[in-house]
Amino acid sequence: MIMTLRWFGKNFDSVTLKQIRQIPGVKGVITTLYDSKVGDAWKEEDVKAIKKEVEDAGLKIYGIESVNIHDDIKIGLPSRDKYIENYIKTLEVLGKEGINLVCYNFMPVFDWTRSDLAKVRPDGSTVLSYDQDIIDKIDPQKMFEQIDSNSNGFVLPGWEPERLSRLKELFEMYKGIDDEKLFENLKYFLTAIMPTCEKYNIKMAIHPDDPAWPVFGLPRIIVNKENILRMVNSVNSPCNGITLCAGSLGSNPKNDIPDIIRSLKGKIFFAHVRNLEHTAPGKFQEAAHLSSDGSMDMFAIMKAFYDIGFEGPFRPDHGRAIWDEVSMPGYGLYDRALGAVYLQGLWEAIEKMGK
Ligand code: CS2
Ligand code: MN
Repeated sequence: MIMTLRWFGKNFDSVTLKQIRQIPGVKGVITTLYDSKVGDAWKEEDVKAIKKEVEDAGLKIYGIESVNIHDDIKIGLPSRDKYIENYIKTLEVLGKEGINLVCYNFMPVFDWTRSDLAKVRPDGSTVLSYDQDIIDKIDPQKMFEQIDSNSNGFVLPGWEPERLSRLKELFEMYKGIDDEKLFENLKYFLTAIMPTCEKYNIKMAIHPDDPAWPVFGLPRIIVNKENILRMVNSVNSPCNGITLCAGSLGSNPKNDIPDIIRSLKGKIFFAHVRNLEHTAPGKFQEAAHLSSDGSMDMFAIMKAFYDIGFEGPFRPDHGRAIWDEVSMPGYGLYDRALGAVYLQGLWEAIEKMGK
């Protein structure tokens, strides 16, 4: 199995490549150019530089999370073609550098949403949590202030300030965009980029929406098995697939994660594995990766990946803040390292029992 860790680059991450290199079994990182602006084409020299930095540390870049998608593409504005052209240029740069995996999402306006970034768990650790009652009372325009208030001063991935300064305008622009239109716009985007992806064998792995239901009246489509199957079948290409994020899909207890994994054999290019606890309908708290700490059966999840012959990279996903570590919420070193080792332990047992 290929175990990786997400790394936000030396200017944004409290975790160093040297530390990542010392987590048993971790072979590489998933990263991005965090100072690139959404919609811009990436420069070859920037990709070469980050690649060198990672390789000099004894690691490898296994994929990009994310090359973000400009809202004009999601809304389907005429200007989308210009942004798609830039996206293709970025893919070409990545392809030439031998980077063959891109994780992206198609969530309007906001990326992941939480009501608290430092919810205290019974063991005194803190985690990201979601409470629909709190979200229902928040003015979406103020969402950034709410979520940023306990971000430890870090820029949060997917909550880049330049995009959030246009919130009012963005909400206006999404008026009239329902699930069907969003699907159509996703299909248009994928159809346009697939020839380039096929040329360079770049796997496009869409990340599920988090939480897996509509938030603030904005449509969300990558939320369940039915929609994901529709998405992968709507553009027929070996490069069109998904990131199976157990935690994002698992936010909805109705999603049977092992069953979803089995139904997507050959279409999962990247795996995010984490646990969470469902505390009440529409409410959850993230947890340690261990099955016993949350509501999900991590053995059953890893077994499903094993049974479909999954060969892409895994990464632990959000971790708890433990042992007084100060980091970007969800992305400290300690709990993710524990998660990475635990998941490899499950895998080793499954693999040996299978022989
Ligand atoms: C989230 C997302 O799953 C996650 O870790 O933090 O920000 C995710 O990286 C994006 O939705 C992928 O595009
Ligand atoms: Mn994820």
